[in-house]
Amino acid sequence: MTVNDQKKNGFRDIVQTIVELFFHAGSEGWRVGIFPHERHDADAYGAAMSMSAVLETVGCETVVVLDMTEPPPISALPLLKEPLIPERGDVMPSLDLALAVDCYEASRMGKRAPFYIEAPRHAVIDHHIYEGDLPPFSYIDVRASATCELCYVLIEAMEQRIGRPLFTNDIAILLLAGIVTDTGRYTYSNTTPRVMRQAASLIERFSIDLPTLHYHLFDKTTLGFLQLRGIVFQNAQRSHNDRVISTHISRAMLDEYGIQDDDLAKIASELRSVEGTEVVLLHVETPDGVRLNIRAGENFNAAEFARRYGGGGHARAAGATIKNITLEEAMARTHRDIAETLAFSE
Ligand SMILES: [Mn+2]
Repeated sequence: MTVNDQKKNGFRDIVQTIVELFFHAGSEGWRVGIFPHERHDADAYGAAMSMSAVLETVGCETVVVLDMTEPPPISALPLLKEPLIPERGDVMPSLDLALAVDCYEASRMGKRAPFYIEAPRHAVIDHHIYEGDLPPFSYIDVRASATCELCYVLIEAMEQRIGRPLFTNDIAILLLAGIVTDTGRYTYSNTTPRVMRQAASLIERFSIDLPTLHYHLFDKTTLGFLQLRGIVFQNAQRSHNDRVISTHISRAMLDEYGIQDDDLAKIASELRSVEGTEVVLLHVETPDGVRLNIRAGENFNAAEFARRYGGGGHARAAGATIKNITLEEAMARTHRDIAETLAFSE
């Protein structure tokens, strides 16, 4: 079945296929490794933890394989399974199935990629724009707001098939965290009636403290972060007839304000609100190179632009890491490349 066939039947067949796979895995007691993308966000984490819980309920053993311990705000979310972190020396067991969540390929998994690749079977739950071949058990709906939205669909289908509840209070918090993050608190264009119905049903079934969840996910901050944000806004430059805003964060700036570089992408989103702006380029100096966060309006494809540098993402929000380059060189390069892309799109 091609992905186009899947779209035609509203993904019903692939959902059933994956549900069957999961029950089969459970009945055989398979060990399933769950791999969210690098530098996991609330959607990737929520999807990984909730699928781990559900798969264990149906008989699987699971390992949630991460590349780092939880950064805030994710540390405020339920930890249903102590993660396995190969980079700190945890020993990776052999797997029967590797499940990618909120990403579809090993290249988004950093140093964990070999563990994903060497598993004998693969499945994918994702909502990112993809290209190339996919494993046969791939549930990828690019119109879904969040991978957690797709996990909801799967868990609901599994509940129907098994005839008993599988959602729990913790799973509800995890899925809501992913959904509310990836819809930008229900403001992005990916916010659909379906995802709002899912959220409504979770709030109806379970007791969720939404103000506290949202405070931890979005509003909690530090004075240092606000001060850094002020400087980044100060440094923002408009170009290309004010269609582009470019800005940067150096290591020195992060050190000065004592900021981890986990939560910087939202600064790029904020700059997107500047009237008339089509593209925001935020350049962050990291130990691996310069990370580029791209935010775009309706007329610019951020994911396509990110692919120039080996990255990817969504049409409105994407990213890439440009290796072996200084901050200044990276900014000069994206400045040139964006001119070319904008000229081409006119
Ligand atoms: Mn996501």
